[in-house]
Amino acid sequence: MATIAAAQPFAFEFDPAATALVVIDMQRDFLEPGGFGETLGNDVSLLAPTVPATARLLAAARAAGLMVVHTRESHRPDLSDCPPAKRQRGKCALRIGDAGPMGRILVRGEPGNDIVPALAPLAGEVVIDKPGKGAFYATDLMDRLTAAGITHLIFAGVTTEVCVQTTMREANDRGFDGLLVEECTGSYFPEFKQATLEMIRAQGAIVGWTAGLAAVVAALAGDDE
Ligand code: C5J
Repeated sequence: MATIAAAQPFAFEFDPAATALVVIDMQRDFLEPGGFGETLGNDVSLLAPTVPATARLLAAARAAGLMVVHTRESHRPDLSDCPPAKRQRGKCALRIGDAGPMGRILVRGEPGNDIVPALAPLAGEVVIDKPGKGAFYATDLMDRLTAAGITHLIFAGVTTEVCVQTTMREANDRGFDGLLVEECTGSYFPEFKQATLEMIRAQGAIVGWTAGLAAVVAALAGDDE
């Protein structure tokens, strides 16, 4: 067993063999100019610090032998899995499916839909394409985790209060213990990130735990803090 003693609201104990790292939507569409995040009116540079932090977490998780899962928010080219309400929402210059500088916005297979190069999945890692905000909705993620005997999840990714929080709540309702790594998640609204961290760990970990990157990396290396 490994322990992150500095986790909030209390120590997070996990068996690395039964724990997966889930990296949510670290895609060019959210992190680079010209993608979905920017067309919604956001300053994507606010998310940049999450990339080197998540690279460090990924390296530690891989070294510890954790199952690694990457997700991508994406739609089929014919948009048959994109509800009209989702496409029409917001005052966007470009909508889902429209052609942008990195290809069609939020469409599978387009350059902008890729995971950023610094965090590219390795062969054998699970990549989940998800049409919703939560990674369990309309995907086989639950089956993949169950088949691998996973009970605990360590989360990173963007954006904190949308796809990360939605997925953590879905996971919590399905019986997983989940921990969000603070430096490895980001929002276009820093105050929303802070509020989400607090609401996750409130009421005795009602949704899950949070912890700083150094403490998580140390625990993954076998140096319990
Ligand atoms: C958003 C996401 N923010 N990955 N998606 O629309 O959080």
